[in-house]
Amino acid sequence: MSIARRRLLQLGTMGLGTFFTGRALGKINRPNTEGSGRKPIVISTWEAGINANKGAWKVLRDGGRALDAVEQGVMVTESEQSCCVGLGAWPDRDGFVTLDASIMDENGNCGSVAFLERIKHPISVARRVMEKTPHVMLAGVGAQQFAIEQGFPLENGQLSGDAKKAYEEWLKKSEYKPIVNVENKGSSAFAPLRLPNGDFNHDTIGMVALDAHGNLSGSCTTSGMAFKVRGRVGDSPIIGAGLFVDNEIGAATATGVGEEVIKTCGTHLVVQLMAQGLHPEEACRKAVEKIIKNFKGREAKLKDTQVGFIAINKQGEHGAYCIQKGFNYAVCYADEYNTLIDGKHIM
Ligand code: SD4
Repeated sequence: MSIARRRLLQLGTMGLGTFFTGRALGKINRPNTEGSGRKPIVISTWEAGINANKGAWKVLRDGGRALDAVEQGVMVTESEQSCCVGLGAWPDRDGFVTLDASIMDENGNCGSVAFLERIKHPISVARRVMEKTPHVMLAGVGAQQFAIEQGFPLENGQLSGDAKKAYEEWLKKSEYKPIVNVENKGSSAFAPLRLPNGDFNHDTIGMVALDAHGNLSGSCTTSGMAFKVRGRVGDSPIIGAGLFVDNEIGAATATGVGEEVIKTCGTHLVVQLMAQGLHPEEACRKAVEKIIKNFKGREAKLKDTQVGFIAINKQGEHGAYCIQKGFNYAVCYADEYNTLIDGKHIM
């Protein structure tokens, strides 16, 4: 079947699903969710999601488990030069790259690492925490010690060339100021849109997937906010904040200013909203609205804040919403279909 025809058919089914969702909400709102209702399907945050989805799709295409897909998918990003993921990313204010990651499977198991240094694949360490320990979360030197015991090599701890440049630039003023959509900024001195080799300057990655067996899993991995206070941990390794999966309902992950996501238990909220029957896009929108409400009394800060959620439900319907324009997510449900969709935004 041609892609065009397939898309036409999907739009047909999508329209109906959306119609009913819209009626339930008392309004007709047609989410832009191409590929909705597909299985298997994987979605992930920002442009980096395109490459990450390719890694995940190799697993999903062959009937593999969503858990393996979301681990292998984000490992692609952890291996790339990036502003915001993996050891090549930007450091904290003391010049050290510290990594946060979490993973969650279809049985409600989860694992995470926070403030992890000099380990290339924090997502795989998070998975080992989930599978090899009675715990959910390991942090700092303990997480690093565990990783080494598990056979992960200890890397040299040097900043990548891009990170060094960005850090030296930052040191001139030493101001901590999260930059909205830093992942996509075309002109910021801190965040070139493309690296010298022409690749996109990738970013924090969150991924959720539904496999051919109908099981959901998710992953999230990041270096956190650049130039953060040493020791700062964001939402990404916190289950219910940066990532949440409920195999009966859906899965969600977050990107942006983690402090705001933590305050609202953002992804748990998104999944609970889906449990009430909301389409993933509507659920993400309501969670973003909740975050915006939390700015009461500090409204001026809102314009400098980005948070985006992506979500998928048990039926493979997906959606996203963010505070500010500029967030996008990658959707993959076929060898020939892996594309970026702009996240709808409130402001
Ligand atoms: C954090 N949420 O550490 C992460 C950063 C992020 O796109 O997602 N940036 O707060």
